[in-house]
Amino acid sequence: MNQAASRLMELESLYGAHNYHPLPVVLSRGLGIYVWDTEGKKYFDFLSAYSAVNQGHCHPKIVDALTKQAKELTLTSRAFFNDQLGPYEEYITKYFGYDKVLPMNTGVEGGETAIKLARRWGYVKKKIPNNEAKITFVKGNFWGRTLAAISSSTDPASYAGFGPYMPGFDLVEYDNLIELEEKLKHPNCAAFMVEPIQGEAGVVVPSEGYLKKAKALCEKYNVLFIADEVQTGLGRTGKLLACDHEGVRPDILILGKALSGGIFPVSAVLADDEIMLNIKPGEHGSTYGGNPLACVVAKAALEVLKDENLTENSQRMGEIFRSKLKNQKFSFVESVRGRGLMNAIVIKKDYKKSAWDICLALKENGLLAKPTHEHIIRFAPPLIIDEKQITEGCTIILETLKTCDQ
Ligand code: IF1
Repeated sequence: MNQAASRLMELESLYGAHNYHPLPVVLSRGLGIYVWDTEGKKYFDFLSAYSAVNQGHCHPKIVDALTKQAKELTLTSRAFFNDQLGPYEEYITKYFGYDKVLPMNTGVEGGETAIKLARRWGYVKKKIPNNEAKITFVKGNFWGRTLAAISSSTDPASYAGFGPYMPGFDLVEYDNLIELEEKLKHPNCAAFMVEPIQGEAGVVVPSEGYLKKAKALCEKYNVLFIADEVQTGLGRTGKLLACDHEGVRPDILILGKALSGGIFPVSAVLADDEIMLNIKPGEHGSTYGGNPLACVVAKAALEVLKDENLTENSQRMGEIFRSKLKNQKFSFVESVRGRGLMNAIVIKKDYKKSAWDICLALKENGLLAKPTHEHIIRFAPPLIIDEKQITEGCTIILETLKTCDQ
């Protein structure tokens, strides 16, 4: 690494909060599935900014929408109407098949919004006594960094030292319907919130039928099913939504990340009138939510997904990725798992090299990926990746694993 790059890293350390520990690579450009560091070295991006860049870096159609709108009108607040919000709301609700959308910015705001909607529905429609509503989450969940989000977390790195926590949250084991049913039975349970595939937990795919049965239990006990598809949505897992793998239609759907194709934070919560219309003017919102710039960017990002068949491509490229990696047997690789282009390899816990060490070696060989926990490496390239490129990426991964096997 040259001095200029070291200096940039040093500046972050000197003047930025120390809340991250990035891989030592300083990026300055991105296009499609590639990023370049300040020295001009090119890398395959197998993280896609945690699945925000599903459409690829600086997608020309999305950047076009951004720059055109940036010259017209960027922000009005919701104190006034703007000419982009209505058309976007019509587009996204028809795209996903819901009555209404509530636009927000970050994924975690989407989660907060979903929970507020569920609580409000619980009081108005389910007649839960005031302030008694319960929400059930699963262990290992991750939905962001706000106080509510960390209140449902089982990861001490997220929650420890930040209490007191939000009341009214329950936890059950992921992929366990018996525990879930016990919680859903409670008359004050308003909602069950779940990632259809757990991301931060390490790309944990539930048993077949879990989501469908969980949804059926929610219906049985009049509990809302909230799907956090912030990471799994928008083609990432080989279906438009990960819930589509089991034909489940969530009562409340949370989208974020790739909804803007990685341009800036855009999130959305979708639900039908029965749920959405319990929140009245002045009861929820944000300064930037629904801004015209976000509306055109999100619309373009959704169009790109469809126009370029990214969901089908994700499905196909994912098959290739897993078959190539599963074919090779490494003594220290416990498993390769995932769906579509949301995949992970799990390193045996007692192995001398950690996921971090392997990610450093991958970086040297021109591929960027990120460890989650000590022993899991996530692989999530942009969904625009083609067969030749995924094959090249797999070759880098396999060659790197070979050198780690010594
Ligand atoms: C960080 C991981 C990914 C999410 C799901 C909501 C949100 C996220 C399923 C909140 C955010 C992030 C945020 C980022 C790291 C990250 C992450 F490493 F923790 F596991 F993606 F895989 N629901 N995920 O995954 O969205 O408010 O951030 O827009 O916090 O460091 P946000």
